[in-house]
Amino acid sequence: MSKLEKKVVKVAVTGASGHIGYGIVFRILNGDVFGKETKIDLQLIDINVEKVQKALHGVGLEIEDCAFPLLHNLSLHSDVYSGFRDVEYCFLIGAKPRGPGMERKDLLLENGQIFKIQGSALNEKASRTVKTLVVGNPANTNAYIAMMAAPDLPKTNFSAMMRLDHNRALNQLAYKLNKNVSRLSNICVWGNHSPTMVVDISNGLLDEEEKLNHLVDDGWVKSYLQPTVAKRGAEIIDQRGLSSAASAASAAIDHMRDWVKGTKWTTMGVPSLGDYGIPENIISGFPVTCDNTNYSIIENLTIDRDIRTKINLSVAELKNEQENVEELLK
Ligand code: NAX
Repeated sequence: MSKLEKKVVKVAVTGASGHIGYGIVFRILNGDVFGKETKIDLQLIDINVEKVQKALHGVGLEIEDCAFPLLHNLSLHSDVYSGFRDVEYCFLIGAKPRGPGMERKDLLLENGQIFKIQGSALNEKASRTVKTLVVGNPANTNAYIAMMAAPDLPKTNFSAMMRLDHNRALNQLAYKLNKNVSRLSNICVWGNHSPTMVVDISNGLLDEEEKLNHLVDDGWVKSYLQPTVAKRGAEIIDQRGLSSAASAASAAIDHMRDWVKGTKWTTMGVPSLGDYGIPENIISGFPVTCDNTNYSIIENLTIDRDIRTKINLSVAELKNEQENVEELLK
């Protein structure tokens, strides 16, 4: 056996029998995150409810039927303490949906409980280098809760998914300019994964040289791009009758792949160290670069006054969410 064939990574996915879970597991096993040389121990987790565990078992049967050469071992779990054992890469997708008449604050508290337990379980059971991506909403604050509930792990192990917003903005720009998405770079989305998120193209480039803000009109960015990205999730629910699933799974794949393999520039929701005046520990969208181990927030970018005002509003929303869950963390 060659060295590469011996390489196995441990990956956990929560909410694995849900819509996004069903969209992501087959792509992970196809090598879309870790490449075609790395085998995978996949640890799938969903809640301990008979119907849900039955569905999870069904997903497991389908995985077996794909005969993926990269699958090294598959295990199904109803408990995060067993599901997170030695995990190195973790997709926290499972969360409760917002029910009828439920306030955002109630959703925060209900899901907060889930992410507190998951943070504690990661603290106890996961690899010390576990890379964690929170997708379940409200993703940024859930990532904050998991991070705070895992005091023995570095805070930089935790991230929230802003990549769907980033990809949505990238696609709109590519469409407007009639250029392939691969030719555009250096855009980012600041703040919360919510309608307050802030698309920023002020450092954006076409073919790594032409400035995007010389190619598209500022009025279009403010009156079309920003609101279109902000409302895209609602538009998909309106059309499909269901929330984004395949595109969310694809964004989660992109996020983890770039974190693992490296990228010159993308957006990740990561804890602030006071960067750009955003208070410490707020998990905000930032422009980041990744080597093949860690991410770093890209520093010293100039932020214009309008973007700064919008970032302040989104960060105020995040602060408010944090305040609502402080009791839970005691
Ligand atoms: P589904 O309702 O289809 O699936 C959720 C799954 O999570 C279910 O199987 C449920 O049993 C499971 N679950 C609930 N509590 C759990 C727990 N404590 N441990 C393990 N599993 C648990 O939702 P789906 O469409 O897959 O969406 C999942 C989450 O992603 C939602 O919170 C959704 O709002 C969020 N999204 C986040 C996005 C982002 O960009 N950050 C975009 C897409 C999506 O809206």
